Amino acid sequence: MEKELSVYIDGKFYPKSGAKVSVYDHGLLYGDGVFEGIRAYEGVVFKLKEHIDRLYRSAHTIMLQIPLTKDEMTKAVLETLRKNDLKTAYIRLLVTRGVGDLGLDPRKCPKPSIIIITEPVIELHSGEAKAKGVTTMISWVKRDPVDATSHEIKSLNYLNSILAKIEANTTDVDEAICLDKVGFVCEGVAENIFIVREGEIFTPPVSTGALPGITREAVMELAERMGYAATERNITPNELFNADEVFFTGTAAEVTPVREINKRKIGNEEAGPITKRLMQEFYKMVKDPKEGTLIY
Ligand code: PXG
Repeated sequence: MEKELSVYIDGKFYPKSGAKVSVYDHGLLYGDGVFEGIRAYEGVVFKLKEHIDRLYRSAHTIMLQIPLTKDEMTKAVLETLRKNDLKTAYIRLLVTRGVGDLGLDPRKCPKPSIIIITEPVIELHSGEAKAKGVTTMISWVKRDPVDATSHEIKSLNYLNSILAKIEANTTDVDEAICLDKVGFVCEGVAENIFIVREGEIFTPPVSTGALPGITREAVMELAERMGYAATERNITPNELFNADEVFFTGTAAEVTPVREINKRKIGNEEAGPITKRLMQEFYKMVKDPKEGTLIY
């Protein structure tokens, strides 16, 4: 029989089937907490430092005092991977507000909880979707703005994205795209978005309410290294429909081409040439020990 995976909760390991939190945890009651989705490739945790930094920034904004230093948190993530004998893995790191009462006041939660789940990787999109691109639709659900619960803070409150995902599901497309309140393109439900136009690469700014994605940052750096200009600027739905290439980036999505948006075909309905090159370079980058932290 295969050994059951272990989950880290507040400094201890529990078997997956017995890894539980209190029903009074405000992470459950109110989505009050922060998280990161991280990935390890062949023994390298890609951009672990950047993920830990973003976790602490999200926590700082919501005034959640994480009871570990960044170094201790990094060690806990690596220890969990080693405990589970994983080299290629998906890592979910959560810090919840912890146990409180039935009121939403966070002052009633004296002790935040840290949870680290590690699993073998499951692909978000199939191999075929990766090669040919995914189908998408612009949803009626607008991304929450930066003066509300936008994804600039990576909080446990994901209903905004889940509503958009439901629209994609009900219209039988692979993924949804959210606009900001003004009507500019923002991002996918768990992916940042890019367009390619006449050899130039553009992505919406974080001011649209998009998450400052770590894959987004890495891909912009790769694009620059490969000699393409990659710029943040507002993108209209019309520009999106008429782009030469469109692709998503994200920890789960990696670099995923988009082949259709609200039934409009994008490019030649397969990964465009710049998207393809970025995908190839990205797969090299994620395994580079210089771009992450070694598990062993
Ligand atoms: N936008 C949003 C709203 C996200 O949640 C991204 C962009 C891409 O960011 P990164 O830093 O990953 O390049 C995300 C990422 C999941 C899952 O299980 C979600 C994310 C990452 C990993 C897994 O749905 N969100």
